[in-house]
Amino acid sequence: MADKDTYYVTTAISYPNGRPHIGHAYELIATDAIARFKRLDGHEVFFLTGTDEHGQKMLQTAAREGLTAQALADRNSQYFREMAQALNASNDDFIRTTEERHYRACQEIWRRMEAAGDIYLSKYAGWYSVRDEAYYDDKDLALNSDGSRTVIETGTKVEWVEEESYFFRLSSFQDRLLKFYEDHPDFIGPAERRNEILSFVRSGLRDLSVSRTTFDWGIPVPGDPKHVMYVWVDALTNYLTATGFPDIDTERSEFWPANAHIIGKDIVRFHTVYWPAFLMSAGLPLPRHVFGHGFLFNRGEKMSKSVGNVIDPFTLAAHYGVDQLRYFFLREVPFGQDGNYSHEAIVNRINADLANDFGNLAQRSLSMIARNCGGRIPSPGDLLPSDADLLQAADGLVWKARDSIYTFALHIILADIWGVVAEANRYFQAEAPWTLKTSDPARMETVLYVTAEIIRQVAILAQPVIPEGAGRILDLLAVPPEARDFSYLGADGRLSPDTELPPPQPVFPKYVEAASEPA
Ligand code: ME8
Repeated sequence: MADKDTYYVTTAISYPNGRPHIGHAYELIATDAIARFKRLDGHEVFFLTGTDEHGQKMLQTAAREGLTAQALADRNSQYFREMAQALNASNDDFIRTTEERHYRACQEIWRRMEAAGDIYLSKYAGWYSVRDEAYYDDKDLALNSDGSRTVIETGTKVEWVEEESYFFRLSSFQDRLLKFYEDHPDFIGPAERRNEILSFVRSGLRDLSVSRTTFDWGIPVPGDPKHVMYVWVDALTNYLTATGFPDIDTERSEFWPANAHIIGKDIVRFHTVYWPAFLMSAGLPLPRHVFGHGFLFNRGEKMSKSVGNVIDPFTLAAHYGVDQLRYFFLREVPFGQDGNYSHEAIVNRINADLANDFGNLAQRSLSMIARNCGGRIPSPGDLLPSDADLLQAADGLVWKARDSIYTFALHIILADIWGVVAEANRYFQAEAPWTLKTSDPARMETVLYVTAEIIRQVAILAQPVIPEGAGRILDLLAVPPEARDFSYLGADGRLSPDTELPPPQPVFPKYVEAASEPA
Protein backbone atom coordinates (compact mmCIF):
# COMPACT_ATOMS: atom_id res chain seq x y z
CA MET A 1 0.00 0.00 0.00
CA ALA A 2 1.36 3.43 -0.86
CA ASP A 3 0.12 6.28 1.30
CA LYS A 4 -1.49 4.19 3.93
CA ASP A 5 -2.72 5.54 7.17
CA THR A 6 -0.36 3.41 9.19
CA TYR A 7 2.76 4.85 10.74
CA TYR A 8 5.62 2.65 11.87
CA VAL A 9 8.33 4.33 13.94
CA THR A 10 11.28 2.80 15.75
CA THR A 11 14.15 3.71 18.01
CA ALA A 12 17.48 1.99 17.50
CA ILE A 13 17.71 -1.18 19.57
CA SER A 14 20.15 -0.67 22.43
CA TYR A 15 23.05 -2.87 23.48
CA PRO A 16 22.12 -4.19 26.91
CA ASN A 17 25.77 -4.45 27.93
CA GLY A 18 24.97 -2.09 30.79
CA ARG A 19 22.03 -0.22 32.24
CA PRO A 20 20.28 2.32 30.03
CA HIS A 21 21.81 5.80 30.05
CA ILE A 22 20.40 9.19 29.34
CA GLY A 23 21.17 8.96 25.59
CA HIS A 24 18.92 5.91 25.42
CA ALA A 25 16.25 7.74 27.39
CA TYR A 26 16.47 10.75 25.07
CA GLU A 27 15.99 8.66 21.93
CA LEU A 28 13.05 6.82 23.47
CA ILE A 29 11.35 10.02 24.64
CA ALA A 30 11.71 11.69 21.25
CA THR A 31 10.43 8.64 19.39
CA ASP A 32 7.55 8.30 21.82
CA ALA A 33 6.58 11.93 21.19
CA ILE A 34 6.54 11.24 17.44
CA ALA A 35 4.47 8.07 17.93
CA ARG A 36 1.98 9.84 20.17
CA PHE A 37 1.75 12.79 17.77
CA LYS A 38 0.93 10.48 14.86
CA ARG A 39 -1.65 8.55 16.89
CA LEU A 40 -3.37 11.76 17.95
CA ASP A 41 -3.30 12.86 14.33
CA GLY A 42 -5.33 9.87 13.23
CA HIS A 43 -2.73 7.32 12.16
CA GLU A 44 -2.63 3.71 13.14
CA VAL A 45 0.77 3.64 14.81
CA PHE A 46 3.20 0.86 15.52
CA PHE A 47 6.04 2.02 17.77
CA LEU A 48 8.93 -0.38 18.35
CA THR A 49 11.90 -0.36 20.67
CA GLY A 50 14.06 -3.11 22.11
CA THR A 51 17.52 -4.54 22.72
CA ASP A 52 20.36 -5.70 20.45
CA GLU A 53 21.80 -8.68 22.29
CA HIS A 54 24.33 -10.46 20.09
CA GLY A 55 27.88 -9.58 19.11
CA GLN A 56 31.28 -9.44 20.67
CA LYS A 57 30.62 -6.42 22.82
CA MET A 58 27.97 -8.34 24.76
CA LEU A 59 30.18 -11.39 24.93
CA GLN A 60 33.14 -9.45 26.32
CA THR A 61 31.09 -7.62 28.93
CA ALA A 62 29.50 -10.88 30.00
CA ALA A 63 32.93 -12.49 30.38
CA ARG A 64 34.11 -9.57 32.52
CA GLU A 65 31.07 -9.93 34.74
CA GLY A 66 31.38 -13.69 34.97
CA LEU A 67 28.05 -14.25 33.24
CA THR A 68 26.92 -15.91 30.06
CA ALA A 69 25.98 -13.46 27.34
CA GLN A 70 22.40 -14.72 27.59
CA ALA A 71 22.28 -14.05 31.34
CA LEU A 72 23.70 -10.55 30.84
CA ALA A 73 21.13 -9.86 28.12
CA ASP A 74 18.27 -11.21 30.25
CA ARG A 75 19.22 -9.07 33.21
CA ASN A 76 19.90 -5.81 31.37
CA SER A 77 17.20 -6.02 28.74
CA GLN A 78 14.76 -5.92 31.61
CA TYR A 79 16.10 -2.49 32.67
CA PHE A 80 15.42 -1.15 29.18
CA ARG A 81 11.88 -2.45 29.36
CA GLU A 82 11.46 -0.85 32.77
CA MET A 83 12.87 2.42 31.49
CA ALA A 84 10.21 2.51 28.77
CA GLN A 85 7.58 2.22 31.49
CA ALA A 86 9.26 4.71 33.79
CA LEU A 87 9.41 7.31 31.01
CA ASN A 88 5.78 6.75 30.00
CA ALA A 89 6.73 5.45 26.57
CA SER A 90 3.83 4.09 24.53
CA ASN A 91 5.76 1.44 22.59
CA ASP A 92 3.55 -1.28 21.12
CA ASP A 93 6.24 -3.95 21.23
CA PHE A 94 9.66 -4.53 22.72
CA ILE A 95 11.91 -6.73 20.65
CA ARG A 96 14.90 -8.75 21.81
CA THR A 97 17.22 -10.08 19.13
CA THR A 98 17.59 -13.35 21.02
CA GLU A 99 13.94 -14.19 20.42
CA GLU A 100 12.96 -17.07 18.18
CA ARG A 101 10.89 -14.80 15.88
CA HIS A 102 14.03 -12.82 15.15
CA TYR A 103 16.12 -15.86 14.18
CA ARG A 104 13.54 -16.74 11.57
CA ALA A 105 13.53 -13.24 10.09
CA CYS A 106 17.33 -12.96 9.96
CA GLN A 107 17.80 -16.32 8.35
CA GLU A 108 15.18 -15.49 5.76
CA ILE A 109 16.68 -12.13 4.80
CA TRP A 110 20.07 -13.84 4.56
CA ARG A 111 18.66 -16.50 2.25
CA ARG A 112 17.13 -13.84 0.04
CA MET A 113 20.36 -11.86 -0.19
CA GLU A 114 22.21 -15.06 -0.99
CA ALA A 115 19.65 -16.06 -3.63
CA ALA A 116 20.11 -12.66 -5.22
CA GLY A 117 23.80 -13.44 -5.63
CA ASP A 118 24.92 -10.78 -3.17
CA ILE A 119 26.67 -13.03 -0.64
CA TYR A 120 29.95 -14.88 -1.21
CA LEU A 121 32.52 -16.67 0.92
CA SER A 122 36.02 -15.25 1.23
CA LYS A 123 38.51 -14.25 3.88
CA TYR A 124 38.47 -11.10 5.97
CA ALA A 125 41.68 -9.50 7.14
CA GLY A 126 41.34 -6.09 8.73
CA TRP A 127 40.55 -3.96 11.75
CA TYR A 128 37.49 -4.35 13.94
CA SER A 129 36.20 -2.29 16.84
CA VAL A 130 34.24 -4.30 19.36
CA ARG A 131 32.92 -1.15 21.00
CA ASP A 132 31.42 0.08 17.72
CA GLU A 133 30.85 -3.42 16.33
CA ALA A 134 32.28 -1.98 13.12
CA TYR A 135 35.08 -2.61 10.59
CA TYR A 136 37.56 0.17 9.87
CA ASP A 137 39.94 0.99 7.02
CA ASP A 138 43.56 1.96 7.62
CA LYS A 139 42.80 5.52 6.62
CA ASP A 140 40.36 5.87 9.57
CA LEU A 141 42.98 4.81 12.12
CA ALA A 142 45.80 6.37 14.08
CA LEU A 143 48.89 4.36 14.99
CA ASN A 144 49.78 4.89 18.65
CA SER A 145 53.26 4.85 20.19
CA ASP A 146 52.57 1.46 21.81
CA GLY A 147 51.79 -0.04 18.41
CA SER A 148 48.01 -0.15 18.97
CA ARG A 149 45.58 1.50 16.61
CA THR A 150 42.57 3.67 17.42
CA VAL A 151 39.81 5.22 15.35
CA ILE A 152 40.84 8.82 14.63
CA GLU A 153 37.35 10.26 15.02
CA THR A 154 36.39 8.59 18.29
CA GLY A 155 39.54 7.18 19.87
CA THR A 156 37.98 3.73 19.91
CA LYS A 157 40.40 0.78 20.04
CA VAL A 158 40.48 -1.67 17.13
CA GLU A 159 41.85 -5.18 16.87
CA TRP A 160 43.15 -7.18 13.92
CA VAL A 161 40.76 -9.82 12.63
CA GLU A 162 41.65 -12.48 10.11
CA GLU A 163 39.17 -15.22 9.37
CA GLU A 164 36.97 -16.86 6.81
CA SER A 165 33.92 -14.71 6.31
CA TYR A 166 30.89 -14.26 4.15
CA PHE A 167 30.80 -10.96 2.31
CA PHE A 168 27.89 -8.85 1.14
CA ARG A 169 28.41 -7.20 -2.27
CA LEU A 170 27.93 -3.69 -0.96
CA SER A 171 30.19 -2.30 -3.70
CA SER A 172 27.61 -3.14 -6.34
CA PHE A 173 24.97 -1.01 -4.59
CA GLN A 174 26.70 2.34 -4.91
CA ASP A 175 24.73 3.57 -7.93
CA ARG A 176 21.43 2.21 -6.71
CA LEU A 177 21.92 3.89 -3.34
CA LEU A 178 22.88 7.22 -4.88
CA LYS A 179 19.85 7.08 -7.14
CA PHE A 180 17.66 6.24 -4.18
CA TYR A 181 18.96 9.22 -2.16
CA GLU A 182 18.39 11.46 -5.14
CA ASP A 183 14.85 10.20 -5.69
CA HIS A 184 14.07 10.43 -1.97
CA PRO A 185 15.70 13.64 -0.79
CA ASP A 186 14.08 13.36 2.63
CA PHE A 187 15.22 9.79 3.29
CA ILE A 188 18.08 10.96 5.52
CA GLY A 189 17.72 13.77 8.02
CA PRO A 190 18.92 16.19 9.18
CA ALA A 191 20.64 17.73 6.12
CA GLU A 192 24.20 17.55 7.45
CA ARG A 193 23.84 13.79 8.02
CA ARG A 194 22.55 13.41 4.48
CA ASN A 195 25.55 15.24 3.09
CA GLU A 196 27.95 13.08 5.08
CA ILE A 197 26.35 9.92 3.74
CA LEU A 198 26.25 11.15 0.17
CA SER A 199 29.94 11.89 0.18
CA PHE A 200 30.71 8.60 1.90
CA VAL A 201 28.82 6.61 -0.73
CA ARG A 202 30.18 8.70 -3.61
CA SER A 203 33.71 7.93 -2.46
CA GLY A 204 33.08 4.24 -3.20
CA LEU A 205 31.85 1.25 -1.21
CA ARG A 206 33.70 -1.90 -0.29
CA ASP A 207 32.08 -5.27 0.19
CA LEU A 208 31.09 -5.86 3.78
CA SER A 209 32.13 -8.79 5.94
CA VAL A 210 28.84 -10.17 7.25
CA SER A 211 29.77 -13.22 9.29
CA ARG A 212 32.20 -14.27 12.01
CA THR A 213 33.62 -17.65 12.97
CA THR A 214 35.68 -16.91 16.08
CA PHE A 215 32.72 -16.87 18.48
CA ASP A 216 29.22 -18.27 18.39
CA TRP A 217 27.12 -15.61 20.16
CA GLY A 218 24.95 -14.73 17.20
CA ILE A 219 22.51 -16.05 14.65
CA PRO A 220 23.84 -19.01 12.65
CA VAL A 221 24.28 -18.50 8.93
CA PRO A 222 21.78 -20.74 7.11
CA GLY A 223 23.56 -23.80 5.76
CA ASP A 224 26.89 -22.97 7.41
CA PRO A 225 26.38 -22.80 11.17
CA LYS A 226 30.04 -22.40 12.06
CA HIS A 227 29.47 -18.80 10.98
CA VAL A 228 27.30 -16.40 12.94
CA MET A 229 25.92 -13.30 11.25
CA TYR A 230 27.66 -9.97 11.74
CA VAL A 231 25.74 -8.31 14.55
CA TRP A 232 24.58 -5.40 12.37
CA VAL A 233 22.88 -7.72 9.84
CA ASP A 234 21.09 -9.26 12.77
CA ALA A 235 20.35 -5.95 14.52
CA LEU A 236 18.94 -4.03 11.55
CA THR A 237 16.62 -6.90 10.67
CA ASN A 238 14.79 -6.41 13.98
CA TYR A 239 12.64 -3.77 12.31
CA LEU A 240 11.32 -6.37 9.90
CA THR A 241 11.00 -9.11 12.52
CA ALA A 242 8.56 -7.05 14.52
CA THR A 243 6.17 -6.83 11.56
CA GLY A 244 5.98 -10.62 11.48
CA PHE A 245 8.44 -11.04 8.57
CA PRO A 246 8.78 -13.40 6.73
CA ASP A 247 5.07 -14.07 7.17
CA ILE A 248 3.07 -11.63 5.08
CA ASP A 249 -0.36 -11.98 6.59
CA THR A 250 0.20 -10.99 10.21
CA GLU A 251 -1.64 -8.11 11.84
CA ARG A 252 1.59 -6.11 11.56
CA SER A 253 2.60 -6.93 7.98
CA GLU A 254 1.01 -3.79 6.62
CA PHE A 255 3.34 -1.63 8.73
CA TRP A 256 6.34 -2.40 6.52
CA PRO A 257 8.06 -0.34 5.18
CA ALA A 258 8.75 1.63 8.34
CA ASN A 259 8.02 5.33 8.17
CA ALA A 260 10.86 6.40 10.41
CA HIS A 261 13.89 5.02 12.17
CA ILE A 262 14.92 7.47 14.90
CA ILE A 263 18.54 6.81 15.76
CA GLY A 264 21.68 8.56 16.98
CA LYS A 265 24.14 10.26 14.65
CA ASP A 266 26.83 7.61 15.22
CA ILE A 267 24.84 4.88 13.51
CA VAL A 268 23.42 6.72 10.52
CA ARG A 269 25.73 4.89 8.11
CA PHE A 270 24.43 1.49 9.18
CA HIS A 271 20.84 2.63 8.68
CA THR A 272 21.21 4.58 5.45
CA VAL A 273 23.85 2.57 3.56
CA TYR A 274 23.91 -1.02 4.80
CA TRP A 275 20.23 -1.36 5.66
CA PRO A 276 18.81 -0.06 2.38
CA ALA A 277 21.34 -2.17 0.47
CA PHE A 278 20.30 -5.33 2.37
CA LEU A 279 16.65 -4.57 1.68
CA MET A 280 17.25 -3.84 -2.01
CA SER A 281 19.10 -7.12 -2.29
CA ALA A 282 16.30 -9.03 -0.56
CA GLY A 283 13.72 -7.34 -2.76
CA LEU A 284 11.98 -5.59 0.10
CA PRO A 285 10.67 -2.00 0.29
CA LEU A 286 12.85 0.61 2.00
CA PRO A 287 11.98 2.72 5.04
CA ARG A 288 10.84 6.27 4.29
CA HIS A 289 12.94 8.28 6.72
CA VAL A 290 16.01 7.79 8.86
CA PHE A 291 16.65 10.62 11.30
CA GLY A 292 19.97 10.87 13.14
CA HIS A 293 19.53 12.84 16.34
CA GLY A 294 22.41 14.44 18.20
CA PHE A 295 24.23 13.35 21.32
CA LEU A 296 23.50 14.50 24.83
CA PHE A 297 26.25 15.71 27.06
CA ASN A 298 26.31 16.31 30.76
CA ARG A 299 27.47 19.92 31.06
CA GLY A 300 29.37 19.60 27.81
CA GLU A 301 31.27 16.44 28.66
CA LYS A 302 30.71 13.11 27.01
CA MET A 303 29.15 10.75 29.51
CA SER A 304 31.35 7.95 30.62
CA LYS A 305 31.56 5.69 33.60
CA SER A 306 35.19 6.65 34.18
CA VAL A 307 34.39 10.38 34.34
CA GLY A 308 31.61 9.50 36.78
CA ASN A 309 29.02 11.71 35.09
CA VAL A 310 26.61 9.06 33.92
CA ILE A 311 23.25 10.03 35.34
CA ASP A 312 20.71 7.31 35.53
CA PRO A 313 17.50 8.18 33.65
CA PHE A 314 15.41 6.52 36.37
CA THR A 315 16.94 8.86 38.95
CA LEU A 316 16.40 11.92 36.77
CA ALA A 317 12.77 11.05 36.05
CA ALA A 318 12.03 10.38 39.71
CA HIS A 319 13.74 13.59 40.75
CA TYR A 320 12.34 16.09 38.25
CA GLY A 321 9.18 14.32 37.10
CA VAL A 322 8.57 12.33 33.92
CA ASP A 323 6.72 15.02 31.96
CA GLN A 324 9.25 17.55 33.13
CA LEU A 325 12.19 15.54 31.85
CA ARG A 326 10.46 14.78 28.56
CA TYR A 327 9.62 18.44 28.05
CA PHE A 328 13.12 19.57 28.92
CA PHE A 329 14.88 17.28 26.45
CA LEU A 330 12.57 17.98 23.57
CA ARG A 331 12.30 21.74 24.10
CA GLU A 332 15.88 22.47 25.04
CA VAL A 333 17.77 20.47 22.43
CA PRO A 334 17.04 21.25 18.75
CA PHE A 335 16.25 17.77 17.48
CA GLY A 336 19.13 16.67 15.27
CA GLN A 337 21.78 18.68 17.11
CA ASP A 338 23.88 17.79 20.12
CA GLY A 339 22.65 19.11 23.42
CA ASN A 340 23.63 19.65 27.00
CA TYR A 341 21.80 19.06 30.15
CA SER A 342 22.47 20.37 33.58
CA HIS A 343 20.48 20.76 36.76
CA GLU A 344 20.14 24.54 36.21
CA ALA A 345 18.87 24.16 32.66
CA ILE A 346 16.28 21.56 33.66
CA VAL A 347 15.03 23.61 36.60
CA ASN A 348 14.82 26.69 34.44
CA ARG A 349 12.61 24.97 31.87
CA ILE A 350 10.40 23.40 34.53
CA ASN A 351 9.84 26.67 36.33
CA ALA A 352 9.66 29.10 33.44
CA ASP A 353 7.77 27.12 30.81
CA LEU A 354 5.75 24.51 32.67
CA ALA A 355 5.07 25.98 36.13
CA ASN A 356 4.84 29.69 35.26
CA ASP A 357 3.79 30.07 31.68
CA PHE A 358 1.45 27.13 31.26
CA GLY A 359 0.65 25.85 34.75
CA ASN A 360 -0.01 29.25 36.25
CA LEU A 361 -2.16 30.43 33.39
CA ALA A 362 -4.29 27.30 33.73
CA GLN A 363 -4.49 27.62 37.49
CA ARG A 364 -5.33 31.35 37.50
CA SER A 365 -7.97 31.17 34.79
CA LEU A 366 -9.58 27.98 36.08
CA SER A 367 -9.73 29.33 39.64
CA MET A 368 -11.42 32.48 38.36
CA ILE A 369 -13.92 30.32 36.50
CA ALA A 370 -14.52 28.28 39.65
CA ARG A 371 -15.09 31.39 41.77
CA ASN A 372 -16.90 33.65 39.33
CA CYS A 373 -18.65 31.47 36.81
CA GLY A 374 -20.19 28.85 39.08
CA GLY A 375 -17.51 26.30 38.14
CA ARG A 376 -18.86 26.06 34.60
CA ILE A 377 -17.34 26.98 31.27
CA PRO A 378 -18.36 30.63 30.78
CA SER A 379 -20.32 31.92 27.77
CA PRO A 380 -18.41 34.15 25.39
CA GLY A 381 -20.02 37.33 24.04
CA ASP A 382 -19.02 39.01 20.78
CA LEU A 383 -15.33 38.56 20.13
CA LEU A 384 -13.01 41.56 19.99
CA PRO A 385 -9.94 41.55 17.74
CA SER A 386 -7.73 40.61 20.70
CA ASP A 387 -9.85 37.48 21.32
CA ALA A 388 -10.08 36.53 17.66
CA ASP A 389 -6.33 36.98 17.09
CA LEU A 390 -5.43 34.72 19.97
CA LEU A 391 -7.91 32.05 18.93
CA GLN A 392 -6.61 32.24 15.40
CA ALA A 393 -3.04 31.75 16.58
CA ALA A 394 -4.08 28.65 18.54
CA ASP A 395 -6.21 27.30 15.69
CA GLY A 396 -3.21 27.55 13.35
CA LEU A 397 -0.86 25.58 15.59
CA VAL A 398 -1.79 22.11 14.39
CA TRP A 399 -0.99 22.99 10.78
CA LYS A 400 2.41 24.28 11.75
CA ALA A 401 2.99 21.23 13.90
CA ARG A 402 2.19 18.90 11.00
CA ASP A 403 4.78 20.71 8.89
CA SER A 404 7.36 20.46 11.64
CA ILE A 405 6.79 16.80 12.43
CA TYR A 406 7.58 15.99 8.82
CA THR A 407 11.16 17.02 9.50
CA PHE A 408 11.01 15.75 13.11
CA ALA A 409 11.49 19.32 14.39
CA LEU A 410 10.02 18.55 17.80
CA HIS A 411 11.67 21.60 19.37
CA ILE A 412 9.92 23.88 16.85
CA ILE A 413 6.55 22.34 17.60
CA LEU A 414 7.09 23.11 21.29
CA ALA A 415 8.45 26.59 20.59
CA ASP A 416 5.35 27.39 18.51
CA ILE A 417 2.97 26.05 21.14
CA TRP A 418 4.73 27.98 23.90
CA GLY A 419 4.69 31.07 21.69
CA VAL A 420 0.89 30.91 21.88
CA VAL A 421 1.10 30.28 25.64
CA ALA A 422 3.14 33.50 25.93
CA GLU A 423 0.57 35.36 23.83
CA ALA A 424 -2.19 34.01 26.05
CA ASN A 425 -0.36 35.25 29.14
CA ARG A 426 0.00 38.74 27.65
CA TYR A 427 -3.67 38.69 26.72
CA PHE A 428 -4.71 37.59 30.21
CA GLN A 429 -2.59 40.34 31.80
CA ALA A 430 -3.83 43.00 29.39
CA GLU A 431 -7.51 42.05 29.64
CA ALA A 432 -7.25 41.75 33.44
CA PRO A 433 -10.40 39.69 33.98
CA TRP A 434 -10.11 40.26 37.76
CA THR A 435 -11.00 43.95 37.20
CA LEU A 436 -13.67 43.12 34.61
CA LYS A 437 -15.37 41.08 37.31
CA THR A 438 -16.98 44.27 38.66
CA SER A 439 -16.70 46.61 35.67
CA ASP A 440 -17.93 44.29 32.90
CA PRO A 441 -18.79 40.71 34.00
CA ALA A 442 -19.93 39.71 30.51
CA ARG A 443 -16.57 40.70 29.09
CA MET A 444 -14.86 38.79 31.93
CA GLU A 445 -16.70 35.69 30.79
CA THR A 446 -15.48 36.15 27.24
CA VAL A 447 -11.88 36.58 28.37
CA LEU A 448 -12.05 33.51 30.61
CA TYR A 449 -13.70 31.49 27.87
CA VAL A 450 -11.04 32.43 25.34
CA THR A 451 -8.26 31.67 27.81
CA ALA A 452 -9.75 28.27 28.68
CA GLU A 453 -10.10 27.48 24.99
CA ILE A 454 -6.44 28.29 24.38
CA ILE A 455 -5.48 26.06 27.30
CA ARG A 456 -7.57 23.25 25.83
CA GLN A 457 -5.78 23.45 22.50
CA VAL A 458 -2.34 23.78 24.05
CA ALA A 459 -3.01 20.77 26.26
CA ILE A 460 -4.21 18.65 23.33
CA LEU A 461 -1.16 19.57 21.28
CA ALA A 462 1.27 19.09 24.16
CA GLN A 463 0.07 15.55 24.92
CA PRO A 464 2.79 13.87 22.83
CA VAL A 465 5.46 15.44 25.02
CA ILE A 466 3.80 15.82 28.42
CA PRO A 467 1.08 13.19 28.29
CA GLU A 468 0.32 13.05 31.98
CA GLY A 469 0.12 16.75 32.81
CA ALA A 470 -1.65 17.64 29.58
CA GLY A 471 -4.18 14.90 30.33
CA ARG A 472 -4.80 16.28 33.80
CA ILE A 473 -5.38 19.77 32.40
CA LEU A 474 -7.89 18.33 29.92
CA ASP A 475 -9.58 16.60 32.89
CA LEU A 476 -9.85 19.98 34.62
CA LEU A 477 -11.52 21.37 31.48
CA ALA A 478 -13.90 18.35 31.43
CA VAL A 479 -12.75 17.44 27.91
CA PRO A 480 -13.92 13.84 27.43
CA PRO A 481 -11.20 11.29 26.62
CA GLU A 482 -12.62 10.73 23.14
CA ALA A 483 -12.33 14.45 22.30
CA ARG A 484 -8.62 14.80 22.83
CA ASP A 485 -7.16 13.98 19.45
CA PHE A 486 -6.06 16.50 16.86
CA SER A 487 -9.34 16.39 14.98
CA TYR A 488 -10.77 18.35 17.92
CA LEU A 489 -8.30 21.19 17.52
CA GLY A 490 -9.41 24.49 16.02
CA ALA A 491 -12.92 25.87 15.84
CA ASP A 492 -14.60 22.45 15.51
CA GLY A 493 -13.81 21.37 19.02
CA ARG A 494 -14.44 24.59 20.99
CA LEU A 495 -15.32 24.22 24.66
CA SER A 496 -19.07 24.11 25.29
CA PRO A 497 -20.30 26.90 27.55
CA ASP A 498 -22.00 25.77 30.75
CA THR A 499 -20.03 22.51 30.99
CA GLU A 500 -19.48 21.75 34.65
CA LEU A 501 -15.84 21.61 35.70
CA PRO A 502 -14.13 19.76 38.54
CA PRO A 503 -12.42 21.90 41.20
CA PRO A 504 -9.15 23.33 39.82
CA GLN A 505 -5.85 21.94 41.02
CA PRO A 506 -2.31 22.97 40.20
CA VAL A 507 -0.78 20.64 37.59
CA PHE A 508 2.83 21.72 37.01
CA PRO A 509 4.40 22.52 40.37
CA LYS A 510 7.44 24.74 40.64
CA TYR A 511 10.70 22.92 41.27
CA VAL A 512 11.84 23.80 44.74
CA GLU A 513 15.60 23.55 45.17
CA ALA A 514 16.47 20.51 47.27
CA ALA A 515 19.63 20.27 49.31
CA SER A 516 21.53 18.59 46.49
CA GLU A 517 21.37 17.55 42.87
CA PRO A 518 20.34 13.95 42.19
CA ALA A 519 23.17 11.61 42.93
O1 ME8 B 1 24.20 1.62 18.66
N1 ME8 B 1 23.12 10.80 23.39
O2 ME8 B 1 23.24 0.59 20.49
P1 ME8 B 1 23.65 1.63 21.65
C1 ME8 B 1 22.13 10.49 22.54
N2 ME8 B 1 22.77 -1.58 19.18
N3 ME8 B 1 21.97 9.28 21.98
C2 ME8 B 1 22.87 8.34 22.28
C3 ME8 B 1 23.93 8.59 23.18
C4 ME8 B 1 24.03 9.89 23.74
N4 ME8 B 1 24.98 10.24 24.60
N5 ME8 B 1 24.65 7.44 23.28
C5 ME8 B 1 24.04 6.52 22.49
C6 ME8 B 1 23.61 0.68 19.19
N6 ME8 B 1 22.97 7.06 21.89
C7 ME8 B 1 23.14 -0.49 18.35
C8 ME8 B 1 21.97 -0.04 17.49
S1 ME8 B 1 19.99 -0.46 15.75
C9 ME8 B 1 19.60 -1.64 14.63
C10 ME8 B 1 21.38 -1.09 16.61
C11 ME8 B 1 22.05 6.40 20.95
O3 ME8 B 1 23.09 1.05 22.89
C12 ME8 B 1 22.76 5.74 19.79
O4 ME8 B 1 23.09 6.69 18.82
O5 ME8 B 1 25.09 1.94 21.58
C13 ME8 B 1 21.72 4.74 19.33
O6 ME8 B 1 20.79 5.34 18.45
C14 ME8 B 1 21.03 4.34 20.62
O7 ME8 B 1 21.39 5.32 21.60
C15 ME8 B 1 21.46 2.97 21.11
O8 ME8 B 1 22.87 2.96 21.26
